[in-house]
Amino acid sequence: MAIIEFPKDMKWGAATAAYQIEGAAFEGGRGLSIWDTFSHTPGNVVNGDNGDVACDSYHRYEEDIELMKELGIDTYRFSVSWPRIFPEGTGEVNQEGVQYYHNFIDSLLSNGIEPMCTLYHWDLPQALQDKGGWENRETVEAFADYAAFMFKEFSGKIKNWLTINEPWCVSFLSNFIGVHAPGYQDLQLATTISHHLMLAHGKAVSRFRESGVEGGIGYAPNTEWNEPFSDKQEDIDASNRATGWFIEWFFDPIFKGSYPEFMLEWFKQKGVTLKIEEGDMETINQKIDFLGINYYTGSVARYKKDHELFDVEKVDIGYEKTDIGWNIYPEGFYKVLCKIKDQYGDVPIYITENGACYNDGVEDGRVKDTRRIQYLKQHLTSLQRSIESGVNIKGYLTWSLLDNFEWAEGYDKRFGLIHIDFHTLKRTKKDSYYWYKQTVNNGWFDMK
Ligand code: JJW
Repeated sequence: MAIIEFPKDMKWGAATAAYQIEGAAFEGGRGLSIWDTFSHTPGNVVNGDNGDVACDSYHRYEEDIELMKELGIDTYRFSVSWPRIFPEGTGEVNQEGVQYYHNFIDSLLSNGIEPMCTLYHWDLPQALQDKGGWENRETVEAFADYAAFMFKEFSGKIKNWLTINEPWCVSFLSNFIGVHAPGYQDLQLATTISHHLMLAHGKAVSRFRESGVEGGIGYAPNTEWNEPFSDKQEDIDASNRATGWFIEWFFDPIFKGSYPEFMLEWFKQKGVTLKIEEGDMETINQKIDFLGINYYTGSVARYKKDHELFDVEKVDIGYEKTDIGWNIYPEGFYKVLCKIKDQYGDVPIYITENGACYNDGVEDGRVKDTRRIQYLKQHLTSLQRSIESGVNIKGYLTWSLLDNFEWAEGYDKRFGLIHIDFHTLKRTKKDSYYWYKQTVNNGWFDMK
């Protein structure tokens, strides 16, 4: 027996995002987003999958909320589809979209589940992309206006807000590596966008403070850990750059008001310039009420000249992997959290995503996803250690409540506690659902 116990006041939850679960892509007055365009372009998504129907949660949210209620979670993290609220990105409000989120949120609240709302989880209105998307500073203003509208409209119902989910994915994965929408491969573009996302976050925080609305606001960067392959300084520096691309690059501007020198120099070497206008850093460098941390994986990294962006090579030393090919590295979760506390201080943290891809199917009405339970146990053990080391953890939200549209990987990659049959849309509780239910209810589990 080895009991891993959590503070009584820690919030437990699960997370999803609009484009990954809602479906109803062409209903309710919704405008198009870059993910409609991207997923409908052949070659971008495995099997040609798209989010047209997804889990159909737009129509089935009552059933989803019943499942959440039985699960016993305190908090549900969801995202709002910007083009459901502003089909053109700015201007005319789509009242049908606003009403949909009122109905949904009211239902959460009447079931005793606290909503945590992400404003930007990747579905940029296509109308704004047509004018340059996140490269255009007008998109930053449009985001701030959309955010301000949401704060006022849902004041009193939503207490915790997240501005941008995974800015690394929105900038570099989507505009340099090119595997997510809009799918460009341009380092200068991606870096400019990373700055504009920070700015969009900062402007939304300003608007939140101006609104006087009660509650808290933060953002949800994705983190990963890179362990140096050896004690050689070049390996240590290389792994610091690999991690710095996720952590320092997206945390320093907010917490310190500047970009990290060691990363700036590297970008300069690659011919990239950062166009910072007067006042930008002040806008970005504002107090946030909490951090959302997404963590899935870590690697071992070493120096390799002219390899990838930062002269760094990931070394496969044989860690077990989940079904999406990501290393299982729970120690990295602990290290990321301690690094954040060391470098940025005692900020309250919600784990806004952590979970595993395992594609187990339904057999005789049951999904035996033992490996997901094991992954969750390992990562929750790291989390508990971080709490004992003084990291200010307020909550843990697993990714994901439901199997859903896993972006460029389509429906083949399953992260849910609940299995979805994407033909019939039938929901089946996995073994991990029952395990999580017990853990949430007890506030502890037995590691064994
Ligand atoms: C990196 C692939 C080449 C989501 C990546 C691909 C190619 C070097 C999961 N988090 O569905 C990261 N997710 O919507 C948000 N996070 O590189 C939520 N990060 O690399 C989940 C995908 C991801 C990635 C996927």
